[in-house]
Amino acid sequence: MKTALITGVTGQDGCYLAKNLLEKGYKVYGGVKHTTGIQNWRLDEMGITNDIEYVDVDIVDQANIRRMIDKTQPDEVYNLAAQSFVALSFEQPEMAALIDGVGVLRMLETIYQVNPKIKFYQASTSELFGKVQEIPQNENTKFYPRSPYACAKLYGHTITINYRESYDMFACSGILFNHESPMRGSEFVTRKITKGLVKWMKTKKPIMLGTIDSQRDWGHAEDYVEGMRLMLQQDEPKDYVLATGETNSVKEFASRVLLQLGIKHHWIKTRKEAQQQDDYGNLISAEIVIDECWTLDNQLIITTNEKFKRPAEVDLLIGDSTKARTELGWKPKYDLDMIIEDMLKWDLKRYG
Ligand code: NAP
Ligand code: F7E
Repeated sequence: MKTALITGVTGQDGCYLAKNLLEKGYKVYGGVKHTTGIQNWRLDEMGITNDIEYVDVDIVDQANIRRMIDKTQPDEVYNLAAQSFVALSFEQPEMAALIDGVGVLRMLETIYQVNPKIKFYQASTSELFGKVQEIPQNENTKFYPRSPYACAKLYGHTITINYRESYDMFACSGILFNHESPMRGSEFVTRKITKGLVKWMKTKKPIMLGTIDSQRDWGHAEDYVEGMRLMLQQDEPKDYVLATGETNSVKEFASRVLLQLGIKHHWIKTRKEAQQQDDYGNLISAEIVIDECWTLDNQLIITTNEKFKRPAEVDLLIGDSTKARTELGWKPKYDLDMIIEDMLKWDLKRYG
């Protein structure tokens, strides 16, 4: 029986990966920030809360990591722990650097000291491509991070490669494009939309979004955790892109959700004068564009607001996962409509 340790087991990917590994017969240790009476809605909803052995882990605390690796003696470590919300990283940039950057170094260094034979997976991200230098993006595309989150993840990505090359460790990075699921946190746009629109059907309270023209390559978390596992079963440690190869805008995502809910709608753009601060703090009048989505009988469903826009945006992501498909035999099972169907099924059960 193989033993795996998953940091961030209470997150979206953590719960899908735990389920995947348990089904493959692994003993799974789940790293959580504190374990007193673990209560996690995701693990509960997936029905696996009692199948995991929990250990305290905060990946910014080296002594804690050391104790946890000593205690669990894993064959494989999946480092999923992160401050993963890009918008929050602009508000808490040092936390992003500590958890998403230095935290990775601390994990690697501890593994190197305790047992360099432990296989290590690092959760890298398509956010590394940021202001994209090539379309589609693959493992050789130049990085151009656009947020404190992405800058910290770039350190995590390159230090993983550095430990692999310096100490011959089996350390891989999966450069994963956005992946969603019914277990996605409701601060992320896809779940904000599915949950928000299901609630709208009852309350008619419009949901407020930011930049709806952003385009993302959205897959399903269930498919992507299988890719993570496969990376650690290869003869050689390598980095792989996981992506569907299709991109859609936030607006298109919302329209498809509305379509599945049977809500006929149309989008309009309105222009409005608003007071904004210039670079010197002076109030100036500026024109802002508001996107709105209405039902055919004039009920407002979605509107946009500057407060959900980011200081720097990633406009377009679309991945080329040929390497993973060829070398790992990995292929996503879900397309976007199936992802939406799955998310709506759960949100209708929860809030419908
Ligand atoms: P998530 O739902 O936000 O889960 C993150 C997990 O990390 C949570 O369990 C969180 O615990 C934990 N965590 C946060 N700070 C920690 C710390 N200092 N020490 C230990 N644990 C900590 O994220 P996800 O969507 O599952 O993503 C998993 C990983 O993949 C992350 O590293 C993310 O950056 C990366 N990634 C995600 C995507 C995506 O589209 N989902 C794409 C590419 C890469 P609390 O909830 O208790 O804070
Ligand atoms: O935003 C736009 C937003 O927060 C997607 C993380 O898992 O994937 C995720 O990062 C897009 C952005 O995900 C709202 O500006 C519009 O352009 O769902 P998101 P993300 O930033 O792409 C990558 C791969 C990761 O690694 C991250 O950990 O949607 N958007 N309106 C909005 N986004 C949010 N959250 N909320 C809005 O109201």
